[in-house]
Amino acid sequence: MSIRTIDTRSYSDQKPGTSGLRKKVPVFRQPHYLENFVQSIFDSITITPEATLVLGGDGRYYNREAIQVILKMAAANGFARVLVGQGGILSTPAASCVIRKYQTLGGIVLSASHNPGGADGDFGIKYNIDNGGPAPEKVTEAIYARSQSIAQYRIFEAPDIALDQLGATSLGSMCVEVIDPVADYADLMESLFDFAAIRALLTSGFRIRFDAMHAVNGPYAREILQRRLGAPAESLMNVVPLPDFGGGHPDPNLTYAHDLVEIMYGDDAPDFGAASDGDGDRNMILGRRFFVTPSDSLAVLAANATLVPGYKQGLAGVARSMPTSAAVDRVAQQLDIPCFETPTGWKFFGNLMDAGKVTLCGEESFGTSSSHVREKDGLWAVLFWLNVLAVQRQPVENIVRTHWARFGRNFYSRYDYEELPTEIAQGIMSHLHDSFGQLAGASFGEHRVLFCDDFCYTDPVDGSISQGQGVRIGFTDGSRIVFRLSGTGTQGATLRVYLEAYEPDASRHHLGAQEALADLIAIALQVSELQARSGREQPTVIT
Ligand code: G16
Repeated sequence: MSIRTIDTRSYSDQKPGTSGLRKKVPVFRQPHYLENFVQSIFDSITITPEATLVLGGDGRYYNREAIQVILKMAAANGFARVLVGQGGILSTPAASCVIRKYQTLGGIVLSASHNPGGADGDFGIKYNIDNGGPAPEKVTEAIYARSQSIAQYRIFEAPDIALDQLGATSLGSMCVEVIDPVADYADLMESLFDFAAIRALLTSGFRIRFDAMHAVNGPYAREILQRRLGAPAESLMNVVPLPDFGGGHPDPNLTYAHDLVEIMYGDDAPDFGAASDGDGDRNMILGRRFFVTPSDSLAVLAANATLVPGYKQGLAGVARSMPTSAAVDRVAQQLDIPCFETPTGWKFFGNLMDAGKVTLCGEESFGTSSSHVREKDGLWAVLFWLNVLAVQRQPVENIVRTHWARFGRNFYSRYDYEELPTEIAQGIMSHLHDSFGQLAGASFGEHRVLFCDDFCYTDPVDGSISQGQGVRIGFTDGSRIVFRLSGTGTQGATLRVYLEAYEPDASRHHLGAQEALADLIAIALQVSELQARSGREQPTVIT
């Protein structure tokens, strides 16, 4: 057994997107492709002699092979120890929890999140720093720069490590500890929420349905919801993680979590429904025949935070990504706490949380979490809702409607146009940029443009600047249209159109979002020339 240095050539397409490097499995399987990226990570960080790395993934196709490669490369690059989840499994929030709890140098998380898996599906890899959160842009840029000049990587030649047995083994001078992927995370949840109150709710006839979508959260849901909180086995669905997610698209939204949606909108629907995604960091919350938008969910959690033991002292502040609705801003205003607006990408919340400026964060893309970890956290959001419900003892719909009556309603919707040819999508964005001059002050029926720009963020902690984060058209009545290109797709380009209108008048809160936003949708299509330029009459997904 020895360390080998292998000659390699760079790949030009290793630029991390919104959340790490995501590509099709066959791309990752090209000779040296994974190894190049892993070596680029290791070359971009300082590996001290006592450094520990956390390693795990969402169990998708290629997870196990990649784990073996990364273990051998970690041994050849000077790590003292790797904590790897049993079977190569760690949900994204659990990886963040383990990095923080054991104060490790960082972690490598293998996932393409909500993207489909399988031999021709998607795979992904990202590096998280010692605070447990995704590497900030300066680190991802360094990794990319290194990947463009890489000529060699180092790997330890050894047989594969047994991943299914808990305990420690060695790989050269490095220790590999196979850890229980669920225990630390479940303990953290138990320290934040009132498990006794939730258990009382779940055993009092209140029925829930949780859909793990054949993804990583299955074992976590079994341990926490079923074993520790007493939910009956039949309240969990699709709990066995599968490398191809059972052929499904593990994205917890109204389109892809359709089995759950049918149950929650059917006769005899349970009281509460929820789903999480491929790597367990996203969540969708449903009441009986009622969908809670992620933006509203964040606002409701912020408004009710002091009902939950882990947050009973109140919130230092809140943050949301720019395209997320401003519902939480209104809560922050009433609570008299700061509210930050960041670009899309969980990595932008890290500095704010480390500096103690915010406690709760959320995104329209079904992500919510708090400073207990540095990732978004699907089961945490489910438990937060259950804790609030255990105290309020009201239907989900009532809680949201009461919230709207108090704060006003931010009608919200997102239209996704997936797999557009890249040049068409970029053409639409360029056309919007070119229209800024004409749009400023223009009127569309009752809507008058107040501003239009491309969102630029200055991090209030380290002063770093992130430009080009999405085209915003703001109207004088507070409504907004945002256009941006997704940074997580692996095929062509995905154009997202985000629509928001504020309605203080409670007599209009019963309207459907599509009805309330019809004017804005028409304006968005008109100003972007989207249909003519893309040939698409309808979006792929509406949420
Ligand atoms: C990732 C990021 C999120 C982001 C989402 C969508 O989530 O962590 O912060 O909101 O992608 O990004 P985009 O609009 O660029 O596709 P995940 O769950 O995919 O890791």
